Amino acid sequence: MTMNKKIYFAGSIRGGRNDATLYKRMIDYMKRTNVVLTEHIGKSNMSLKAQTKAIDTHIYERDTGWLRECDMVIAECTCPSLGVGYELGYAEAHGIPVFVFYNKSKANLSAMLNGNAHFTIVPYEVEDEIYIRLNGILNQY
Ligand code: 6IA
Repeated sequence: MTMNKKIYFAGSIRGGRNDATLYKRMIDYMKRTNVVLTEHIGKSNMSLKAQTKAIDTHIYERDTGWLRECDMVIAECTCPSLGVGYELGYAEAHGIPVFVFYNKSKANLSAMLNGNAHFTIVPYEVEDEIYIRLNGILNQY
């Protein structure tokens, strides 16, 4: 098992927190053997309100720095998020491998993700499938 990969996990924040507990379970799973740079995305008490411009500038600079240094991006895209979509394009532009998970019975994935040959799209129906696929991805890289 490959250990200690630097993983950028991307999940919706201001796009909606319906799947926040799922994000936490995915993060906890990956953290058993790897480093998740964006652990805060699974926190239940995350503030959704608009912050000051200065705080958002800090978030943008820190997150794009992490995107440039990570080994791969794992995104949960069932809940659409402008920020996640931006991050995926940013990772692609920097040659970072991107894996996009989404629940195919709940979401209709954007053609801009589904049609992108750089992205590995992982549709799932039940949560158990996520961990099987994550395991394969983490072993392969
Ligand atoms: O458009 P969204 O907010 O849904 O975008 C979510 C994505 O952008 C996530 O994958 C994060 O990597 C990034 N992102 C958006 N907001 C934050 C954030 N806010 N902190 C870290 N990353 C973020 C926290 C606000 C804080 C002052 C409590």
